[in-house]
Amino acid sequence: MYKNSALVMIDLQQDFCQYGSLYVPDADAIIPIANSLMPLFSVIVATQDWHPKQHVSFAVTHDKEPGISIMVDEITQQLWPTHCVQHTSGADLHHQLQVQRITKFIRKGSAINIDSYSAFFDNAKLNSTGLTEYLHQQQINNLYLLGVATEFCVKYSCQDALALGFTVNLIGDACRGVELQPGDINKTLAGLIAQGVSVIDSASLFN
Ligand code: VGL
Ligand code: ZN
Repeated sequence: MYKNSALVMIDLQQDFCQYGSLYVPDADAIIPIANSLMPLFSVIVATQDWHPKQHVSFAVTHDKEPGISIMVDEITQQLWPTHCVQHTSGADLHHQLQVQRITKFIRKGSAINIDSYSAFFDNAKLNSTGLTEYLHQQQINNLYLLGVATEFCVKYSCQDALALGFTVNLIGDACRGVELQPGDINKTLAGLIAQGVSVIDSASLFN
């Protein structure tokens, strides 16, 4: 068991996987890796994007097409296809994920007017999800993150975790991105490494 360490699985939900409404290429390949890593940790967090219908991040809410970005309350909001609507099957954690091992579920993006990429705070950093308090209670200093999407929820979660003082290990082979522009994933990873994230391979956790 990794001591004072938590596995944090970002948004391993049906809508980001095959046949989902916001498919992140090859996201399903993360699931067997996540299942193999969970037994190494006693503290295991799973986040869920959990949007109301007509969420600010949905293109249809603004009568626009997905892929563009708009300004909302002085924050850039990327517009997406409708995804991870509360209580729909698309918002379910992946059906092959061994959810009985998860010790804490964090739902984010539930407020209609603000998005929440990070597992810790909304995009305006006004409201917290409760994850920080949970990790402190569990005496966690080291985080091992995986999930989707590398350039959005994974990136924001890593940055907030660093700012909060956690040691951040990103399990590179267990992340997938949307690559809105070619090269976005690699740029994101390089940026995170420069900020202090260690990008590691899942295999190294078994040593
Ligand atoms: C995400 C786009 C919209 C993510 C969530 O999980 O990275 N991306 N909502
Ligand atoms: Zn979302």
